[in-house]
Amino acid sequence: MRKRPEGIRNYDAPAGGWGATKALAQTLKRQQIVVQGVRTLLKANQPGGFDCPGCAWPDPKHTSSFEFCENGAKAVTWESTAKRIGPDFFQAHSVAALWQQTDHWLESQGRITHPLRYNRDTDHFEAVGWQEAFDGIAQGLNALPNPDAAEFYTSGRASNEAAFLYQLFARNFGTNNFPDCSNMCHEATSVGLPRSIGVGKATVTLEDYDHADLILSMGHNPGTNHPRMMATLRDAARRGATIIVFNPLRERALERFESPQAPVEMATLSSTQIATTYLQIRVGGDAAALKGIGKALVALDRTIQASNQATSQPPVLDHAFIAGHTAGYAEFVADLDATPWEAIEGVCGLTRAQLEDVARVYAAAKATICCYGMGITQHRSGTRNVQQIMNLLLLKGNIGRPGAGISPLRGHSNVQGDRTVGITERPKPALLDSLRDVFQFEPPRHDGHSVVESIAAMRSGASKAMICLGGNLAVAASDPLACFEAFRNLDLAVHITTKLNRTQLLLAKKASYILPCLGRTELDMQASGKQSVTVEDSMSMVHASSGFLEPPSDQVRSEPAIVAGIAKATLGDRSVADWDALVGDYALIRDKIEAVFPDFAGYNERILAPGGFQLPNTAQQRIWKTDSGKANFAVFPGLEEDLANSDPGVLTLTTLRSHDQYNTTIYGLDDRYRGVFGRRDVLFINQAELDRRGLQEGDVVDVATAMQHAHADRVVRGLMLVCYDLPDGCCASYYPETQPLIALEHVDPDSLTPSYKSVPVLLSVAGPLGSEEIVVNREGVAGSRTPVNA
Ligand SMILES: Nc1nc2c(c(=O)[nH]1)N[C@H]1C(S)=C(S)[C@@H](COP(=O)(O)OP(=O)(O)OC[C@H]3O[C@@H](n4cnc5c(=O)[nH]c(N)nc54)[C@H](O)[C@@H]3O)O[C@H]1N2
Ligand SMILES: Nc1nc2c(c(=O)[nH]1)N[C@H]1C(S)=C(S)[C@@H](COP(=O)(O)OP(=O)(O)OC[C@H]3O[C@@H](n4cnc5c(=O)[nH]c(N)nc54)[C@H](O)[C@@H]3O)O[C@H]1N2
Ligand SMILES: [Mo]
Repeated sequence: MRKRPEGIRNYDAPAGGWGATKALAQTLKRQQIVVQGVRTLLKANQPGGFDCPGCAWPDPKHTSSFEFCENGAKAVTWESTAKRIGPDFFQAHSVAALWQQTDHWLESQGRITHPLRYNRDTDHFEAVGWQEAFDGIAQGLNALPNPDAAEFYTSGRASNEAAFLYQLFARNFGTNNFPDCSNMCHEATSVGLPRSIGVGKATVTLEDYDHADLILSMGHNPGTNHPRMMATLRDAARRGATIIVFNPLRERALERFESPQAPVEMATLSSTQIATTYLQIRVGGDAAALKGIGKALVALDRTIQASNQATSQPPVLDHAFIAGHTAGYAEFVADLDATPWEAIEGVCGLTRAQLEDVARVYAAAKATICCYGMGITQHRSGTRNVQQIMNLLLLKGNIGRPGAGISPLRGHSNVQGDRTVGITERPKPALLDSLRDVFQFEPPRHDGHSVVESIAAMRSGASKAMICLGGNLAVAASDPLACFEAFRNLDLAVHITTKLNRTQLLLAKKASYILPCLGRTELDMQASGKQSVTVEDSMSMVHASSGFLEPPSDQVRSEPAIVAGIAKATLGDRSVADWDALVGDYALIRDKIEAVFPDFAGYNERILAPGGFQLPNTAQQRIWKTDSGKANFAVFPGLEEDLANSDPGVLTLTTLRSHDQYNTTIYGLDDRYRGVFGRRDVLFINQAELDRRGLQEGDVVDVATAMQHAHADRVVRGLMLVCYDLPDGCCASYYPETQPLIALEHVDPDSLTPSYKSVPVLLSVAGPLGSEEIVVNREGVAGSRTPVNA
């Protein structure tokens, strides 16, 4: 066998299995929490325990058996690490020195123990008292020319209680500027699905997965990102449901999975085949493939209708549903008829025969679920891609009945809940009216900024303050150089956080604060005693989460307490809420949430039930809150999702998560299922594309964006080529290493979601480093020179 470069190996085993068990043991050791860690893990997703911060996949109701999940364990142990960084750490390391470390190193240092303020004279962060910090932040906010000069970012780990207080504070202050991690994630779902079916969330419950006989899995990698979903997919496969995967990369867990919770599989080293059919679609080819499947389905229906006297076969489409519940069918079918097969094949890279096969299986299926992730949403056509999936489901009435529906896999563990309780930059009048009535004030009515808009406003100087409730925005957003410039242009930067990251090192001109908060796993004591928070999963189940671990220091405060502290200091007499009382007893916050959002009726009682309660979903009841009052078919104009490119030298780059990372948090340097060990500086490409370029696996290249509006030096240097099974014309690499390739304006115009999954690039043999502020080395992103703290 060919010798592979350092750190690159073949991975032939199934996903899961003993490899996952071993990785878990290593994770615990790395975080120095061998004993406490096990106890912690046993409480994840248990009644009376905390919600796992790893992902938003729901939990089986009423269970008490511990659901093993390697990556959930990484998320939990990363938070409950024994490592600490206090004032002495920051005294030892200047910001200039910290900048030069890798992202991996920065977060690995441990939990921050004290509130910190930056001192420009020394270039160090220094301990500051909480009240002094709150007063300083209040002063900065109140010095702004207008409330819209402040941005309030949320990363989706914040609880419903923290997020609700946060949006109340910002609106009381006077702005709807809520850039949110979902702007980079499922915004295409939140915009597309309401247009189609009136609701921007999943229409299935976990039980529906037990009744589906067909599951279409598009553009997601659950073995890494939603590992608890693997148990569901495994059960479905074992009871004979068909699973069809659309993914450019062969992702191991979607092929074969060995459940670490199944003693027989573990003992016999056997495993379960997951995908019945694995279709390696070209990056950006999903809309074309969905059109092809729809086209084949309609053709099949016509054939059966035409021969109906002879055969008595039931029609393929649900004509009664289409007639009674939908709008736009005729235009939709006319567009399919007008789309030639050769064009469809050319764009998606799958053959007509393959797509007709999918249509036949779909035609025969009684109940179909389509689940999808970032491979669908993070394109210039993300919103319309989501609507294409809905079209296919509507054709057979696969919504609002058992075993059928759409199942977006949400990202952060409470990103959906944060939205539900009011984190939205484009608030509906109903929300604002309700806030007005409950809190007796007039909230701002004009739209605020999403992520991309907030960065632009910070760059232009229109926005001068940024508060981040978690996250690592400048690294998570596209175009780090634009983001760095934006953050350094601020007067005030505030980070409510558990750990250190690069965004916190981008210093504002007047004042920068780092405020350490409790994580989900930790005991949260307030005036009325021990508190629980609540979160909402991918299927709209709301449930309680109670931490129990000792906080990292007695200086660390809860997110609601920090938000309330800033609010009280900033708003003074203008306050519409009694912040101290709300923080003293989170049940009072939930009472207010219930008052603003009637769907939460009985909130405090209903979260006591194991598994919590499901928020109502009109689409699930076949009630369509759309413009037409029906479920809408949406025509996708043309076939190209992104920018058509005819230059054969140009590859389409998609950016992915490794198995050892959580977004910008790098737990470790392995991507086990893809055979990458100890490094992140890689670019996956197939052998034919290597041959075409006269390149070999192991060669080191520079990757440059090939797009008209991009400026010349949009380049990432020094990535090592790794041969991988993916279609021609595509390549893949890790996020956030490839962020410099993605222009801020490279977004879906409907939802402003960055097109992280489709970047036209050119490769060239690696040249010398330039004057980049960040570089990619083996451990991922590192700072290459001192930030300019002008
Ligand atoms: N351990 C862990 N868990 C996580 C996260 C994490 O980073 N680590 N992140 C959380 C968050 S915020 C989110 S949003 C989710 C993300 O979960 P995923 O959506 O699974 O995230 P990605 O790694 O971006 O994977 C996208 C998948 O889409 C495929 N893909 C890429 N381009 C295309 C395309 O054009 N078409 C199709 N059909 N497929 C494509 C890739 O090959 C990959 O398998 O996971 C959440 N859970
Ligand atoms: N190229 C490319 N870019 C992408 C993506 C992609 O697929 N490709 N995916 C996008 C997606 S889907 C998302 S969701 C975004 C993620 O964007 P963000 O949500 O901004 O990023 P994270 O990396 O999840 O944030 C990690 C930081 O959160 C803080 N943190 C962790 N736990 C807590 C907590 O409990 N409380 C608080 N207050 N802080 C905490 C820590 O400081 C940690 O450094 O990135 C997006 N960017
Ligand atoms: Mo996400």
